[in-house]
Amino acid sequence: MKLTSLTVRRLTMEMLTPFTTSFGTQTHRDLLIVEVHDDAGTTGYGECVAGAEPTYSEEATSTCQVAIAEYLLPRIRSAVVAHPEDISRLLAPIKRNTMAKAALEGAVWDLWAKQQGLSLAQAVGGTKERVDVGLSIGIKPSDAELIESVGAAVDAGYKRIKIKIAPGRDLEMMRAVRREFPDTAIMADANSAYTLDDLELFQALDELDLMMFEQPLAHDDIVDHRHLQAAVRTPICLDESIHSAEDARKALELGSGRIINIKIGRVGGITESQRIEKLCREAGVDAWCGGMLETGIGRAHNVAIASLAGFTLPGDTAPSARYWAEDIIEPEVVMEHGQIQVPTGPGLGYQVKTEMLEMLTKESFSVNLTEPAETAQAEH
Ligand code: OSB
Ligand code: MG
Repeated sequence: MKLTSLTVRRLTMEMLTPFTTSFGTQTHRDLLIVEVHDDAGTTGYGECVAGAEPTYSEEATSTCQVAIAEYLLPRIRSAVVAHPEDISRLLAPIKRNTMAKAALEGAVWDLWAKQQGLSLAQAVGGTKERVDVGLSIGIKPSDAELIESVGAAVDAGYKRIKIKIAPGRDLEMMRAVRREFPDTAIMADANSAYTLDDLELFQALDELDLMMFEQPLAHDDIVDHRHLQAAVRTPICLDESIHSAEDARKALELGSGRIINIKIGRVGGITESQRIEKLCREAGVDAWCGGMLETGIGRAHNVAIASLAGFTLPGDTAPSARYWAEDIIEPEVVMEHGQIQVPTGPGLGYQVKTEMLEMLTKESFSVNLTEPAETAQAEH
């Protein structure tokens, strides 16, 4: 592919509204953008979706920055890369560090698609022209505020609404929402805040006809989820517990859940996401594209992967305006009638606002990919 250089930028983006989950409140993203360049002057972009702290998973922005610089880049610099899948293969000996890997691999996928004159959706095998969009609503201070947010989301046309739950903000809150919206497709995401001691809570939530319970139990569990799934009608959807196609295979084989949330960052990239999509499609298991409060760059990757046929349910790919006063791509991601049009232009299909990206950049480092390792250039 003739990769000539690669730049990793660290930047901060303030979110329009704080987002609260069972593991904390986020008011901004502290993120990495990876740019990979070829000898024709084409640039591919990838986003590292890790949080500022390792509270969702073990990765955080700082650990990803180190992982990319110290462990991942050295494996790419000396290698011949013919296809983005080669990145996935070259990085496989490094365990986990999935968000760091995905940021690099995503940039190479975008570059490769552009070199082929394909949209990223076409390059990954996507077939849909539009993707269905769901919204993820964080924990609100009161039921009244939550009900207002859900009402606004219903009016905006979202195809399903996900509500974050946490101990103390669960059964009565979800009952109140269900009373107000008897026919709306709603689901609950616990971000691993419960244990099997809470079985009765989930049996009570079972009465509310939710689309699914997302990651009710521990982030690293697939055994207790099996016991919970056997005791409730509502399908369990696994998010945090799944880091690979092998994880997904084992969880489905055990009966630990019936739906998979596919996040490119959590599973190590687009190539692994394609493997999980194929596994689910062939097994007749529903899957959907999760979100990590991405900027337009990560959002565009999500829209591309969600265009694969196996993404059978609406994803957490809300439009840019939901998260940002101004996104770093143009046009911004927009939703119409609860759907996003999958872009058809080369690569991501959106233009990155390079001046805005430059202005937001707090630190960066670049490596030359055509020369030996000693030439690494750090600018802090
Ligand atoms: O569990 O899906 C999650 C955000 C940050 C970390 C974890 C999760 C989320 C979301 C928001 O639910 C999804 C989005 O709107 O991007
Ligand atoms: Mg989740």
